[in-house]
Amino acid sequence: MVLKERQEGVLVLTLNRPERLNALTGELLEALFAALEEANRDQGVRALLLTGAGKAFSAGQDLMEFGEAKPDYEAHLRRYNRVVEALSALEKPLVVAVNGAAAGAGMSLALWGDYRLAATEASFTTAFLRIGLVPDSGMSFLLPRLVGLAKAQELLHLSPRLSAEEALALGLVHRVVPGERLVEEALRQAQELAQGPTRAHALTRKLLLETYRLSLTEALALEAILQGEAGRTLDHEEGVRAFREKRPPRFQGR
Ligand code: LHQ
Repeated sequence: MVLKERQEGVLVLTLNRPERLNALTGELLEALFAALEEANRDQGVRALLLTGAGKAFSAGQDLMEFGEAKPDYEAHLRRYNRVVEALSALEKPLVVAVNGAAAGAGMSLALWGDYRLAATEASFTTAFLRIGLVPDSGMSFLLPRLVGLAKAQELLHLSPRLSAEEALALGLVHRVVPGERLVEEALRQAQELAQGPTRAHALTRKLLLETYRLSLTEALALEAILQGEAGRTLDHEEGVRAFREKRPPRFQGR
């Protein structure tokens, strides 16, 4: 369901139900959660890359999963929420390579990347309202923060299907590359991040997510605490030493 492959310090996770556009099932979500937890614990993993197998990134919730049954979505969302909490708490930078369609919760997963690339043929649609649902898997939290309230209203209520270029113009992705070069480029970026000051990346992720719900005074206090922590890392020492010696730093993730 989720392929795991180590490429030096990068863990590549591939959503792998290509016959169903990598639509999300309880089983796939469990596998993704386990992979994220394991990656977070593994000191050797210093960056992650998330992509999809086949022609889609992910079509969101598998709408065939429950057959004719009427599931309790509130309960089912616990599985999603665990994954989203794990993505937001990830202590390593996450690159997402959107290889094709990203819809509903599939689009939400893509947005949790710190650096997001899309293939030229990728597309994005929030999809929730089209089937009479509300945004979930963190979409209502992240989307207005990424694109502003007005665009979020449009993308949710009208649910247009955006091309990769449109997604780029909105800031939903950072870069668009031809499909045949997508994984190679994403991996290059992830490998660069994997050689970075991992702790500072983790703390920066935390700051960028936390400060939205804080006052300026609280945000300044949190910056000071996390700067204190970053300032005690060996990577900070190395960064300053390398600067003084006019050479590239050799960060170790500690
Ligand atoms: C699918 C799916 C799909 C199953 C295409 N499931 N088969 C969380 C938890 C609780 C409640 C529920 O919701 C959620 C969060 C959510 O994610 S809600 C949103 C669920 N996702 C959608 O509504 C997206 C539906 N799909 C689409 O809009 C399009 O298929 C996309 C944009 C993903 C791709 O379009 P195309 O590339 O044109 O492919 P297609 O539409 O022709 O689909 C190909 C096949 O995949 C087709 O089956 P078939 O047997 O006719 O070949 C689709 O039925 C199937 N498929 N999405 N989510």
